[in-house]
Amino acid sequence: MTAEGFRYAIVVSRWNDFLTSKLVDGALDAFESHGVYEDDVEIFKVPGSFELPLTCKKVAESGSFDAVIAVGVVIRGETPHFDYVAGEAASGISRASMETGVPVLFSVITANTLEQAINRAGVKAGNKGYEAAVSAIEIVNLYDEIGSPQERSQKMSQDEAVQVPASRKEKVFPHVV
Ligand code: INI
Repeated sequence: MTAEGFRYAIVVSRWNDFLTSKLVDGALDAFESHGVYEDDVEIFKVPGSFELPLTCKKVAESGSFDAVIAVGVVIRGETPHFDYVAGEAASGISRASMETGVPVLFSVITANTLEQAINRAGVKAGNKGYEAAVSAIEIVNLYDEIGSPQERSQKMSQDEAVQVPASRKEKVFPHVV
């Protein structure tokens, strides 16, 4: 798995900045240890997690990035505000990904307490930003391997020159009877 040659965006909420900055640090740490160049990562800041979906969509639509990571922290308070913000962030981020075809990774901590949120914004394995960046690298590699239908047909015509041995052509899948 390589992270080189791909570009990543991080869209981060300023709300609960003392924790979202830890998630960004975790993501950058993961990128660095997988060989991503600093120039290949761009960070965009938004006021709160509610603003993540549309911003992620716009960033994805720019065509400049192979994956986008949405970073936020929503902590349950005494009001139903949490449910609206967390719910809209989750469904909106998913929609941004589906509508643009660009993977948008979910690094939004939704926690009942501050303590829970702090634990999930910890160092490396316990840092949801780190985990999201590793997932972003994995998914861009997977989509690169799958390719677009156009890329696949180009590859198939190149492969036509390669002769498949008769024994391989006749081989049936063992589970098909
Ligand atoms: N935004 C967050 O990212 N986390 C929160 O915990 C939060 N709370 O609790 O209110 C929050 N609210 C702001 C919201 O995301 C919007 O920025 C605001 O409503 C303006 O649209």
